[in-house]
Order: sequence, then C-alpha cells, then structure tokens
Amino acid sequence: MTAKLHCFGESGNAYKAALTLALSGMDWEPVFVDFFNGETRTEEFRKLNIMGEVPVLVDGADILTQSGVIQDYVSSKTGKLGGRSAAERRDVLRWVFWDNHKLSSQAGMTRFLMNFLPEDKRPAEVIAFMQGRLKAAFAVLNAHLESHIWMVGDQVTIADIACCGYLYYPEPFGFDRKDWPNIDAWLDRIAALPGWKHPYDLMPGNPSDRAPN
Ligand SMILES: N[C@@H](CCC(=O)N[C@@H](CS)C(=O)NCC(=O)O)C(=O)O
Repeated sequence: MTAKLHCFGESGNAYKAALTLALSGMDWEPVFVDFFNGETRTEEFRKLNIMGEVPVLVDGADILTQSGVIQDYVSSKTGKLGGRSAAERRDVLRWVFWDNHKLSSQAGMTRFLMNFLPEDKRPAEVIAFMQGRLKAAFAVLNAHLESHIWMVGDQVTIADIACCGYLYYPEPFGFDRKDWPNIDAWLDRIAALPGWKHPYDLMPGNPSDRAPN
C-alpha cells in the first residue's frame, strides 16, 4: 500500500521525511497540507496529529509524526539509511536530535520570520538573535564535516537528511553556502545521490503559489 506523507513544499521538517522516503525507495505519495491557510490549526488536522504539525506519515494503520520518528520508521522498515551497527545507529539519533533542537527548529523559525510573515510584522531583534544561534549551529556542522564525508560512518544516513532539511531552500535566513565550505561540499554530495530532489520538486506547495498576480 502506498504510504501518504502529509506535507507542504516550504516545510523543511516535512522535507526530511519526504527525502528519507525518496532515498529509501519506499512507495509513497505526498498529500498537500494548506499550512498558509491555517489547515494545521483545524480540528480535522488535529485528529491526525494533536501537535498540529507536518510531517505526518500514514502507512496503513500506522500514523507517525515528528520528522525524526518518521525517518527512523522508514529506515527501520526498509533497512536503509540507518547506519551499519547499533553504535552507529545511536550516533545517527544523536545528530537527528541535535538537528531537531539546534539547527532545523531555528532555521525554520528564522526563515519563516524573514520570508513568510508580512514585512511590517518581521521582528528585527528576534531575527538577529536567532541568526546568532543559527551561526553557532552552522559552525558545529561545518567543523564536524571537516573530517567526515557523511555525518555518521561511511555512508549517507537519516542524520544527513535531518541536518540538510532547511539548507537547500532559496529564501534567505542567514545561511550562505559559500561561508561554510564543508557544508557546501556535503550538500553537493547529498544532491548527487540517486533519487534526490529539491524540496519544491518533491512536495506540493511553493511560495510562488501565493505570489500576487
Ligand atoms: N519537531 C517537528 C517540527 C514540525 C514543525 O514545526 N512543523 C511545522 C512546519 S515546518 C508545522 O507544521 N507547523 C504548524 C503550525 O505551527 O501551525 C518535526 O521535526 O516534525
């Protein structure tokens, strides 16, 4: 049965789940969630995920939420992208948790504030604070990738897919690939994997859908 990923293109958290599905070879299709018109706040959506967030993966009777949990589920089910040993698997989870807390949550919020809020509502001080925190996270990632081809072990895992979740988007949020050469080269390695797609090509929904005519 085809698994259904409830998602939208602008969501880097959903992208992590979508790219994991795409690279694992699992049979899946996206279901568009109209976040910008409030769908995640509706009662109907809360029945699917009480947290009111995408991504949500529905695979038969299984309903999974939280990108890291979905990644872990897909990796366990397909036997792919999870690391070669129990020790590697723990290290994979270590980086997924780090990403969810220190990288993607801040990147997602900063990008939202800078691009998707109306211009007169963008809080300059908050954005500057978030960018400082993000810069520290980019420095950690860049330093790790100085001596690692992949985040863990010698092959791509869900740790790579978690950490890159927001880094291919074109909207500005204080990340310029040129400033971080190890991250830059690693993003190219991920993008060269068979089955890789840009978030706006993998999931429905794109800022141009909301552009004034
Ligand atoms: N920790 C969650 C974060 C999910 C999340 O923040 N999703 C956002 C989109 S990127 C969302 O659906 N927000 C809905 C809302 O705030 O109403 C994960 O990794 O799945």
